[in-house]
Amino acid sequence: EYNIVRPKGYTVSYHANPEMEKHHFGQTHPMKPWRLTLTKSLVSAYGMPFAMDNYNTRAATYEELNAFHASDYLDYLATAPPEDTPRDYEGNNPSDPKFNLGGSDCPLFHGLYDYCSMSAGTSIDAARKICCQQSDIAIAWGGGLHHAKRREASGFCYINDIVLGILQLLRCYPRVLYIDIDVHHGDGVEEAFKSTDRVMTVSFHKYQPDYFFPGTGALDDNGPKDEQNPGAHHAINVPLNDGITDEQYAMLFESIIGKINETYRPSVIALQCGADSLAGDRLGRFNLRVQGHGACVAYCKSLGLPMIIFGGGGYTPRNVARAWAYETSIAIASQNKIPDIIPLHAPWREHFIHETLFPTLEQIFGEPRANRNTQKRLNEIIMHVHEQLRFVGH
Ligand code: V1S
Ligand code: CA
Ligand code: ZN
Repeated sequence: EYNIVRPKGYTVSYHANPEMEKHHFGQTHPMKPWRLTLTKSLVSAYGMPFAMDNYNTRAATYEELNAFHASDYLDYLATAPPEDTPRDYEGNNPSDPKFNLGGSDCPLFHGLYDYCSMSAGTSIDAARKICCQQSDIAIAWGGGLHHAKRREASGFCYINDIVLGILQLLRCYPRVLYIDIDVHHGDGVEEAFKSTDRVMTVSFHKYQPDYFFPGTGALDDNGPKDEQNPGAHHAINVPLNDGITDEQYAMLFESIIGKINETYRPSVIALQCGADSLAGDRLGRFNLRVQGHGACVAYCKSLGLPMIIFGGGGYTPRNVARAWAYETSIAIASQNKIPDIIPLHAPWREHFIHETLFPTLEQIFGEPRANRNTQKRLNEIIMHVHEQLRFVGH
């Protein structure tokens, strides 16, 4: 019997809005909000709610969304009629798409504005708990929508809850380190803070311009090239190829984040934990196991800074739930030995093929994806990042 206990003098808070999970992007769309239900049910089956402060969050207000997003965009988002006709992958965009809304990636579905404001409310509430020091780690799995721009939807993201959360953190902390382990480039967050040295953004992602979304985030994209701009050198990008393994990822992550922690000296961490970097993801290309993904959370926690953890991508729902449940347990107790066998009383247990938290790569696909990351290339990446960091500091 697994008994996770509330750590003494340490508070983890879990922020969720159960209404969010009821929304649908459409039959064929890879984003499935019910992965949040699956996550919550695993977290509960392991007894984790007893060891955290649990909050049912409210929807963010128009004024709160307006702290980043333009009014004309928000007005359209709130009033655009849902498209009822299902659309296919090939696009089939309306003839006059406004703000990139409508079409296959960012469909206008029923209840869209509510869904977006709930996701944002979750992240803003989590950030406020970190600000007032009522939590050491605040978790918002319903957030992490890193592609949304000030007045444009992009890649399944309409409202950038991360930017809104970081804006809250900036009210009470001098420097925020944003880390993004989603398989896609965190372009929206990078762009939002490109002109400030109070936020450093770091994204690890699959990079293949023209072939992999969104196509940005090259190694030498380090923010504005103008040295007068305080944001210069404060964007770090780690472009990767297919098939990266737990061992390679951990080596890169610890080397890069460790060095950034020494040079930039952040006061708080905002970690986007997109689970599409896991092996077997419907859209992703990496070979990370639940353990390797979780090791990033454990490493960030070991730095001893307050931290907000967001969700993000993740398109094989049972694996998303595994990773986020495991990472919730790491937030509570990093030394934990969470049992691999999913508790017998877990609802949806039959969804978890093999009924374990840590399936092997073979159990996930039989034959894992070929690894296209050479040690030589990974060393070049580390060298480049270390050189960028020479320009950073106080
Ligand atoms: N990769 C991928 C992918 N798959 C889809 C998709 C598939 C089926 C559908 F019914 C609807 C959409 N879209 C994409 C990507 C967007 C990926 C977004 C990732 C989001 C995140 O995990 O980082 C954070 C939540 N879109 C594209 O590749 C764009 C196109 C370039 C190809 C598809 N056509 C329709 C539009 C242009
Ligand atoms: Ca990323
Ligand atoms: Zn993604």
